[in-house]
Amino acid sequence: MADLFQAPDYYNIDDLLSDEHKMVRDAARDWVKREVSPIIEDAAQKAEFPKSIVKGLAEIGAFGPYIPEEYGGAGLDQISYGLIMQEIERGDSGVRSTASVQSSLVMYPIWKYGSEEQRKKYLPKLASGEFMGCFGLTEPDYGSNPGGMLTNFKDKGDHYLLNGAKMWISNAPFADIAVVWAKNEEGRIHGLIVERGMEGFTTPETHNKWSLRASATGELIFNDVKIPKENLLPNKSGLGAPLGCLDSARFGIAWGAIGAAMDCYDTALRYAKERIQFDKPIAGYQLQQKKLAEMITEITKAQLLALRLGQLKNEGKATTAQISMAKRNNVDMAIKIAREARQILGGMGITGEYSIMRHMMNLESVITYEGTHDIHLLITGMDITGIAAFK
Ligand code: TGC
Ligand code: FAD
Repeated sequence: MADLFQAPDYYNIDDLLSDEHKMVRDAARDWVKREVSPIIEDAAQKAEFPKSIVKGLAEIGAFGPYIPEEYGGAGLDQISYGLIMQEIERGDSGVRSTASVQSSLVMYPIWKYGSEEQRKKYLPKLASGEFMGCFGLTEPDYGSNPGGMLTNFKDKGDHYLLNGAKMWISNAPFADIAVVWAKNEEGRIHGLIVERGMEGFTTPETHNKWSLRASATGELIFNDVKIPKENLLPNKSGLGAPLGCLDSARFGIAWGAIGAAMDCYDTALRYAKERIQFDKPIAGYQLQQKKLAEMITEITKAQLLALRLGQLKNEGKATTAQISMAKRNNVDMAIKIAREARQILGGMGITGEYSIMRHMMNLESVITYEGTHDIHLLITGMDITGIAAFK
């Protein structure tokens, strides 16, 4: 089906964007229409990551939008980063996942916590898509509570020896490098760059997902992997190091979810105006108008939340709790809109002719990863009461 997407902007939010923001956003929007929409349904049905789009993702600046140009990044601000994620997720959350992981979970820690040699060695290749990366934090027994991780490394003099396993890792099956979080002999968490081909390192793919089917997910298994000492990220350790990366990725998701919601709303609105039942368009019935009116209200609120968060992030003032609130609210908004939009399409809503069911299924992962819906509520709860209710 042709991609007829028209972005909703009920509160003229475009007026608050700079010319550069609009240029970056429109380039991503055009690229998604041209390169993602025609192939994404097939990729999702086949459960294959469409590797052919990697080059295009790099060209629209989706790999490291805010990483300085001297390292190959696009050198853009945080609102531009958000807008790129919004447009990509308008196409598919799995494609946005690939870009989020590459930018915020692989390039960001190398940029922020890496040595100058590591930055020069890896960042330009990650920005161009020559190298693809993944981020290993979650383990089979430690998901919401990553501080309990068991993956560990020992100092063997001229190298480290890494053992353990990570699961649910986006991009793992094809990644060239993995930023892996593991404990040293004192139990302190550090980041290590593990390269494909290192002996004892394998990345089996996770099959049979009903969600994020166009994104490859896998495990990272480390069996006495020898890691050169220069592959340890030297400039930050402790759980705060991976959590700092999550701040950046969650910010991108808060924007990305708006894209998925906009696509569902736009599709449902067009369908409702065209679909005739009982001799008039279903858009003319109050029950359908309630759904559509509530959708555009929620999208508009989410757009304003994301934009203000982007301004705060540009000023270096966005807190972890503010980012959590936006991730939680905007993903919840998107999943509810996807469910309502699917109903507006009746039986057609369950087919791959339209994008809605794919978005709906994808968002089941998005509401779980990068901190579950519940965990983000607890982060807000802790922020306003001063009392942590995680334990
Ligand atoms: P807690 O005691 O609160 O904190 C431990 C240390 O970290 C510091 N800290 C932060 N530092 C920087 N940035 C942040 N956002 C930080 N949040 C906390 C904190 O100050 C403390 O420092 P120190 O010096 O005192 O040690 O930690 P906790 O163990 O109680 O856990 C808190 C909790 C539950 C909020 C945290 O563990 C959490 O966020 N859990 C959720 C896990 C999660 O989000 N995993 C995501 C895995 S990656 C992923 O899903 C990628 S999907 C990618 C895709 O495809 O798009
Ligand atoms: P659990 O932590 O076991 O949670 C199960 C349920 O218990 C949830 O509803 C949760 O909210 C609830 N719960 C947990 N703790 C509490 C509490 N204290 N109070 C109340 N309720 C609680 N991880 C990576 O490291 N890298 C990746 O690239 C990555 N990609 C992913 C891709 C996909 C498709 C998916 C599905 C996951 C991915 N993840 C990744 C893992 C993801 O971050 C975790 O799934 C997530 O953090 C939740 O962990 P869990 O699945 O172990 O659930």
